Amino acid sequence: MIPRLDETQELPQTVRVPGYRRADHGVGIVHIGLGAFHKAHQAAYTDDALAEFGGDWRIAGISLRSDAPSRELQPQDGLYTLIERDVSGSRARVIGSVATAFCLQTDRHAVEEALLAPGTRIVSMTVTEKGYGLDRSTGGIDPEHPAIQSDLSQPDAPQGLAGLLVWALGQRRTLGLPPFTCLSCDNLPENGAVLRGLLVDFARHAAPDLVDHIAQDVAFPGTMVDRITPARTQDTLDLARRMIGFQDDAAIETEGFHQWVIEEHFPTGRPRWEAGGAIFTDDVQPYETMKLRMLNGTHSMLAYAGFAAGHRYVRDVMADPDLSRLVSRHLRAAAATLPPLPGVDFANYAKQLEERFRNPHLAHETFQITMDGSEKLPQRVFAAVSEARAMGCDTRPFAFATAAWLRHISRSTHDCAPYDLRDPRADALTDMAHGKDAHEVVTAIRAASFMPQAVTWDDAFWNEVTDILHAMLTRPMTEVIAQETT
Ligand code: CS2
Repeated sequence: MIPRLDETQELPQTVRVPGYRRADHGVGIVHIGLGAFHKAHQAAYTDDALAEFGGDWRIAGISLRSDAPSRELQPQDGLYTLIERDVSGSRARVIGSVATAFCLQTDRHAVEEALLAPGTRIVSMTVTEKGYGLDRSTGGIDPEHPAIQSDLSQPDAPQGLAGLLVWALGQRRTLGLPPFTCLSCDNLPENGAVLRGLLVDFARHAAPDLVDHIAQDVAFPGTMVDRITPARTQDTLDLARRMIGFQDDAAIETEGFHQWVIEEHFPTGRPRWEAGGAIFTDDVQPYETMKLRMLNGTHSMLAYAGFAAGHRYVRDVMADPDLSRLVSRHLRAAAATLPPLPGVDFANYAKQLEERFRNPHLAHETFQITMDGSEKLPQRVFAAVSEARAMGCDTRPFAFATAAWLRHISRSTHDCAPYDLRDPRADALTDMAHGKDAHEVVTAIRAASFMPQAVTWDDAFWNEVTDILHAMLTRPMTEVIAQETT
C-alpha cells in the first residue's frame, strides 16, 4: 500500500514543492468550482504568488454539487500534484495554495463560514458557462435555470452561484463586513460585467435592498483565463504516483502553457499573481474576444468534426491533414474578425495554438469539448459571424463549425456509434435535431430562444449551414471534411 500525499511526506528532489510555509498564510480567497481547471490555473498562480510575495491569500475551495473534489483533497491537507506536460517533458509540482475544501451539499456550514470570514477578500469562480443561470438576451437571470428557480424560492438556503453570492454579500453587509471582490474565471465574454448583471438582477428579484450595494460597492474585475486541462483519468493518477512516489487522488495534468489577463480592479486587495505571469490591464475584453474566437471557437469546431470523424483526442485531430487544414482556416477566419490588439500578432498566436493543440502528451478528448455547445457557440462562433458579415469577411468556416455542432446534436448514427449529448438543453436540442433533415434542424435552431438575434436573421449564413449539414447528415464526416478542404 503506497502512502498518500500529505503535509508530512518528503517529496523527491525532482518535484517542485510549495516555496513557503503553508501554515504562515491565512485564507483570503474562496473559490467556487473546485475542478481541474481551477487546480491547474488560479491555484497554481496563487501558489507562485505566495512563494514570491507571501500574504494571506490561501484558498478555501468549494464545489456546489459534487463532494468528490473535497473528499480527495481533505485527507491530503489540500495538497495535490499538478503535472505539466508538453514536448519538453513532464514536470510535477505540488500545489500548496488550497488550504481547505468543502462541498456545499455536505458542508454548508463550513461554506457559509468561509464566505463570511472577515479575511475573505476575493470570491473567485469557475463554474462553466452553464453554472451562471444567465439569460443572454436580457443579461439577467434565467428564471427557468434549476439553480435560479430554487434559489429564488429559498434565498436563505442557496444552491447556485447567484443565490450563494447574493446571500453572502447580504450577510456581510448585515455583519458590517466589507464585500468581497467577485472574480469570474469562466470563458464568457466580459465575464466580470456579466456576473455583476446577473447578481444585480438576482437581487432585484430576491433581495431588492441589496441592488444598490451590489451595483455600487462590489468589484467585478473581468478576466481572460487560459490553460488546456483535460479531465483527469486513471493514467493521470498512475503518472502522479510514479512521479511523486505517493498516492495522490487529487492529481491533475495540464499543458505547460498558461495565460491570465486580469482587469486591475481589486479594492479589497489581491495576491501578486504577476509572480506566475499574470498580466494586469485596464481592458481585458480584446484578449477575451481573441481567445474565445480563436482558441475556443476552433476547439469547438475541431471537437465536433473530429469526434464525428472518429478522433478521440485533439492531438489525433491535428494529425489528420484535412482537419488540421480546417483548424488553420478557422483560426485565420476568427482572427480576421478581431480589431488589432497592440503587442499581439494574431498569426503568431494562431501558430502557438496549433502547437498547443498538437501537444502529443496531452490526452484531451474531443468529446470533453463537445459538452454544452448551446452555452459555448454563441460567444465562440456566432459572435464572429455578424462581425465577419459586417466586415465582408469569409463566413464559411463558421458555417462549417455550426453545421458540425448541429450534426452533433442530431445524434445521427449513420457514420458513428451512438453517444450521449451532454448539454443543459439536451432534451430541447434532441427534439429540434434528432431524426430531422438539415432544413428542419436549421429552422428549429434559428428560432431557439438561446440563439443570439444578430445571427438568426442572416439567411446567407444559414443557407451555407444547411448545405454543409445536409452533407454531414447523409455522408460520412471524413468525406465531408475532405471535400471541405479541396
Ligand atoms: C475548451 C476549453 O472544453 C472546452 O470547451 O475549449 O475548456 C479550453 O480548453 C480552455 O478554455 C483553454 O483555456
